[in-house]
Amino acid sequence: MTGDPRLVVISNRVAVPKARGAAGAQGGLAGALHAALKDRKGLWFGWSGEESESGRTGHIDTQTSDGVTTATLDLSQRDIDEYYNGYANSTLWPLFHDRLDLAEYERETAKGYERVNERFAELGAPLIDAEDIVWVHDYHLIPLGERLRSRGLKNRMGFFLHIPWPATRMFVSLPYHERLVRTLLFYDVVGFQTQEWLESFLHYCENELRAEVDKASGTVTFEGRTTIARAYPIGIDWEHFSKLGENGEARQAQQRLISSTRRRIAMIGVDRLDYSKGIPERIDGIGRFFDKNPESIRDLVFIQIAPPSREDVGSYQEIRAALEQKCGQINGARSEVDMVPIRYVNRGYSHAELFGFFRGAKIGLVTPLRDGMNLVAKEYVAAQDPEDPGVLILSRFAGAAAQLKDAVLVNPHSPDDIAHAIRIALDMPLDERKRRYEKMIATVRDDNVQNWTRDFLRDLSEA
Ligand code: ADQ
Repeated sequence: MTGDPRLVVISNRVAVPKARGAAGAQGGLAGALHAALKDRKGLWFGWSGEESESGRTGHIDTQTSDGVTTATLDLSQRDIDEYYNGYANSTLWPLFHDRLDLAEYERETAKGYERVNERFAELGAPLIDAEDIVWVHDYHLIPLGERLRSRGLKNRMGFFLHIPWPATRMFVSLPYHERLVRTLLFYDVVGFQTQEWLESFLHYCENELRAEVDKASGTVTFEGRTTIARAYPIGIDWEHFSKLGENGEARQAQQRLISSTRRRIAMIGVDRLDYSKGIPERIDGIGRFFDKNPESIRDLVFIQIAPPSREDVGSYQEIRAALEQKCGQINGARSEVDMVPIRYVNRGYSHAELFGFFRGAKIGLVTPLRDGMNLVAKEYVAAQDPEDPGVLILSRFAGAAAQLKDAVLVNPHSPDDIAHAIRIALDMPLDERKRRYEKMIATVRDDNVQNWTRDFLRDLSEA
């Protein structure tokens, strides 16, 4: 890709080279962006994940590896509390996932969010050359484009939102909602995961902001600036992920899973421990399945892998406690001396190991209550044996459901619906499993992360 302008990615967290093995546990973003930057000898700027006062003095840590330069700043404890744990993860995250009941509206954290975005602009602006293309990621940094522009940057700048955009009637509960959206319109391109989130955004622009919206061309014009707003569904790094199956670590993991489940059918769930992922609701669905099908208790085992995340936020401590209690209840009531129906594992695994677990599990349960996309659903499909594929049970409220229509789609709030879907999956004949798999694998393979990057950067270059 020589000749293309340099790409500068700015996101809350940066997967610095030494920590790349941990990229998966940080979420889908890390792996996706590294692939985009590799080709363009790009720069990736963001928070180191460390707490110190050095960010205040303007200290930036830089490293170059594999053609990618990472530049990171530390944040103070107050910044972490107000910007990261506060406004980003206790206000925007719950609100954008339709959890108004969990959203906290605090003036101090809102100010901290603006302050840290300003610091990102102050320290980031000198790293950006006039010809660079700038791509900002996710809800932590919505105002950053406007902050960079106020420093005189005229670069092409795009923003991608990895999480849903809420319906207008929810979004207006955010104090100063208009201010936040105005800042988004300082980017040249704003990308969403699905048509549904895009439409919610355009609805807000048209009806609350009174901006000029052209749905056909996907543009919003406001106060003399025009922004392209489109859907770019993110995918997995297909080339890399599908090859993991040849890896000894993946095979071993698959064997471990199969031999430990001893002829029982394994169902798997893999998520960050987050209330948006619908894990307790999933356990309720499995409990309902066992209530209705007590004879299946010896045929089926459910494995939930869920490493803790955002442990400093109260609602995340609560979800962990709720989940442990639910698993304990079902296991207490239904275990035998030689078997336990639910295995709950509180840690992360490498992508190769996950590949093996996915392949060994005949049912993948991906049932978020709300999710921008959900890459686990795509990884589960990518790991299946084409000659004997497993069945994906997928929430209709995940962005991925718009693409993976051949999954068994469920309402994750309904235990009956989940129980029914498990029954369908267990009874599904091989030819139907193959038919569904073939349609889904074509999407997973073709709408991969490289194409996602290409499409977004093409629109940004032309904007
Ligand atoms: P996340 O909410 O983190 O991402 P997801 O898309 O499922 O959700 O990505 C998770 C990634 O982390 C996957 O690659 C998965 O393999 C990995 N992972 C999950 N649990 C793991 C475990 N136990 N061990 C190791 N790795 C694990 C946000 C949005 C999503 C959107 C992505 C990308 O919330 O909706 O799909 O960004 O845009």
